[in-house]
This record gives sequence, C-alpha cells and structure tokens, in this order.
Amino acid sequence: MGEARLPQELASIVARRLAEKRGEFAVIGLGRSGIAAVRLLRAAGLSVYASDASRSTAVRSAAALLEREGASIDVGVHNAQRIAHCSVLIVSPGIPPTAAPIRAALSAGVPVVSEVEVALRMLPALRYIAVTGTNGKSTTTALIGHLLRALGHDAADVGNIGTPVSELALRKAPPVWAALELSSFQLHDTPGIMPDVGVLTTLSPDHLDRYASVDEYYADKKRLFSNAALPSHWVTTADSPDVEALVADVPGHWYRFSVHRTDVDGYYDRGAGMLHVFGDPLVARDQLALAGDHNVANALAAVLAVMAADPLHRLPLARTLLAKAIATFGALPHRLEPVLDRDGVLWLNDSKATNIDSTNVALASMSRPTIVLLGGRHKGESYTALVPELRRTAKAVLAYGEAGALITGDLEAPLHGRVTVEHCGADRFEQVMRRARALAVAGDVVLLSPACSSYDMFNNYEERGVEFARLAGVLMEAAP
Ligand code: UMA
Repeated sequence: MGEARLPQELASIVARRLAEKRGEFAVIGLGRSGIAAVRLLRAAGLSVYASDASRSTAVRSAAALLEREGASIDVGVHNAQRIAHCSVLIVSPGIPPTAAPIRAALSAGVPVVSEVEVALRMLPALRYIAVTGTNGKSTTTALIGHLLRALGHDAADVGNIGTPVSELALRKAPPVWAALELSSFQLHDTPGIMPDVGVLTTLSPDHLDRYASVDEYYADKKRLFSNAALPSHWVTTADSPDVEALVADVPGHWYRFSVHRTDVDGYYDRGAGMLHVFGDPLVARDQLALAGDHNVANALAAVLAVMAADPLHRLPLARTLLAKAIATFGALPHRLEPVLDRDGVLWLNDSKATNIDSTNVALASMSRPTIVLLGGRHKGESYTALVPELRRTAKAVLAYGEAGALITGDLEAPLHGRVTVEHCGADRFEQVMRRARALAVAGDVVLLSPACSSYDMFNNYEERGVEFARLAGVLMEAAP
C-alpha cells in the first residue's frame, strides 16, 4: 500500500518513475492543479491519463485542450481500473483520500502524490520557502515573495495561493526562488518536501468536513517536516502551544516569532511600536500597511524566513531593503479588503475567512457596529467560538447558505437580546446582501467573513468576494 511507505521511499520511487518515463501517469481532477500537472507531464514526454468526475463546461474545455496536447482524458468518470494499473497517480488537493480512484490506486500499490511533488522533482535547482498553517499562510507567502523580489531575486508566489508549481516548471526560464504556500491537503501527498526554509504560521481546527479529527488535520500539517534534518531551517510561532507541541521533536535550526514575548528571534515591542528581528529593530509597526496583530506576526514570520534562507539576507544593506519592502506591501484581495465606503457604510470583503479562527481575527479588528455575513458550506466546527467577538462588535448576524440553519442554531441563544441573528435562506446570496443593505446605517460596517467554504453557492472564495463587491456597489446605488 502506498500509504504505508515512508515519505523518503515514496518520493524516490516517484522520482525514479518520472526519470525513467515508465508506464502511464494518471491525474485526477482537472482544476488548476490537474491541468498544470497534465501539461507538465506531457511536456516532459510522459504518457498521461487524466480524468475528472464533473462534466462542467470548464472541465470539458480543459479536456479538449489537454487532448490536443496528447493526453488521454475521461470526463464525468474516473476509470478506477486504469488508475490501478498506472505508474504514479497525481491527485488534486480538493479530492479526499477516501475517494474511490485514490483507494483503488493505494490498494494496488500505486504511489499517490500531489502536483506539487511532481513539479518540485522537475525543478531540482529551485530554492523555495514553504509556508503552511491554518491562517496567515497566504499573506506570509505573498510577503515572502515580495521581500525576495525586493532583494533583487527572481521569485514567484506559488502553490495553494493560486498558481500551481507546475506552471513554474513549464516556463522556459523558471525563477530561482519560490514562495510556496502549502495546504494540509497538498502536504498529505508531497513526501519529498525539503524547503530551504519551512514556515508554520498558526494552528487551529479547520477542514473538519474532511478530517476525522483535529489531530488528523495537524498530522498533515506536520508533514512539512517529513524530511527534517539537523541542517534544516524552520520558522514557527511561539504564540501557539499547539504549534510548539507539534514541532517539539523536529530537528533543525529554529527561528521563532511572537507578538507577545520578546525572548525570541522575531518579536513585537508593543511599547516602542517596533518589530525586532535577530537582535535589532527592523521597522516601526506604523510603517506597515497591514492592519492587526495577526499581520504583525505574518510580517515577522516572512522576514525571519527570508533572512534564514541565506546569510547574505542578514547583511545591513539587505535589512534596509527588507524594512522598506515591508512598508510597501498592501493587503491581499479578499482578506479584510475594503471594497466600498459610501454614505458612511464600509463594506469589507473577507471572503478568504473560511474557518472560525479566521473570522474571529476579522471580528477582533472591528471597531464599529458590524453587520456580519456568516455562511456557506459547513466545515465541521461549532460557531459558538464566535460569540464573545460578536457580542463585542456585531449589530446583526445574517446567516445564509447550507450552514445557515446550523449557524442560527449555534448563535441565537447566546446572542439573544444583544445581537439580532437572522436566517436569510439557503440559496440566494443577493437576498442576504439586500438584507444587509436594509439594516446598514451610516457608521456601520458590513463584513463578509463567512467562516465557511463557498462551494454551496460559488466556484471558489474569490468568486464569492467579487460578487459581494459587485452587489455592494449595485445596492448602494439604489435607494435604501
Ligand atoms: N474532482 C474530481 N473528482 C472528485 C472530486 C473533485 O474529479 O472526486 C474535480 C472537480 O470536478 C474539479 C477538480 O477536481 O474539476 C478540482 O480540483 P481541486 O478542488 O483540487 O481544485 P484546483 O482548481 O486544482 O485548486 C487547487 C486548490 N484547491 C483546493 O485545495 C480545494 C487551490 O486552493 C490551489 O490554489 C490550486 O490547487 C493551485 O495549487 C484553493 C483552496 O480553497 C484556494 N484551498 C484550500 C484552502 O485554502 O482552505 C485548501
């Protein structure tokens, strides 16, 4: 069984089969990662069978494109028998390990890996900083890429952040450096992961719709350290007992950051309003364009990672460049992004908040009466952990989507008499937005920070955020 192999053993079997171009390589899922993987394998001259369970227009047009590139494709079905006879199975991260084609491959002893694993094998000279964590990983990844470029490096931001690593491998001249965001799903199937520096930002329960327990989810996060050795370099938060416990037995050089303690490599001196790194002040907090303590932590993590990646990055000139670059980095789209400020109502798009912890971070940074849009596809956590922050800042909670009834059930009693909780229906986002518009008065914030995934109503969180911004504009134009 593939699962029973040690990561190193699995990685070397896959590397050998890729090098020998042995047999047929199967890819399942034709989203962003599957398409890129098929193109990369075909470009390397390998024989490819790819399939997707959906018959959507997007999948059918991807299939037509990839067939022209010489891949054999099935749309609407995975041929489990063919997959059980393949040389290596490359899985898309959104497909759970319990899916039938993956079980068929594993019970036939077929190695199962991610698109990231294949791409990294094809990019042996790539230097990369890998970032995982429940929250903060996209901002930290983008910031690392930004800092590397500020130091004059050719660097790309890839992985879970949006661009598959395979797309780098397809470039004529791949970059020297990458900032690589990895989800727990990708880490599950990337046995050869061996970053120049690995970063773990935070840990809290998430994806409980896919994992049987929080421990199982954390175990996938721990796979970042699968190939840890004494010369490895790691950057982790000192503010999370769960993180400290998870990495306690991992070998390597450690660089820790904190927004509460000062006895670590990167810290925030709250009194002086200064970020310190490796013993010296680096930049004043008020220079950061990013709001919130969580972003101070992300900035410390990113700077430590870039400095740890190469001794040259710690020289005085590099420190000056890094301090300047931090100040020019703005918030990413869909993360507490102000999309409209009209007639005294501020509309904030935090569509990227797909778990409870992330929504709590958003609520904690609210200082005005807030109408909170919560809902989407439930991911397994209780919503009651939101109660203290909702009590503090919310004027109303509008619950919607598949999770709407659950959210109302969890929040109505504890918020009774203090915050209105309304169930706005399961299927129309516009209805929720209309209700928000009707409730909002000058001085309010309307915050989309759903604590759920978007897949019940949208293709992804980006689409949800774009629709929020569009409807905010349309509704504020119309008479209230
Ligand atoms: N599919 C099947 N069979 C199944 C189930 C799904 O064929 O049994 C097909 C679907 O029909 C669809 C395809 O698989 O066509 C989708 O694959 P996917 O969900 O893995 O999505 P990709 O488009 O390949 O995007 C993935 C990541 N998606 C997920 O992890 C869910 C993207 O992260 C990532 O940006 C991209 O690879 C490039 O690396 C998104 C995400 O939501 C942003 N990540 C989660 C998160 O951040 O919380 C982990």
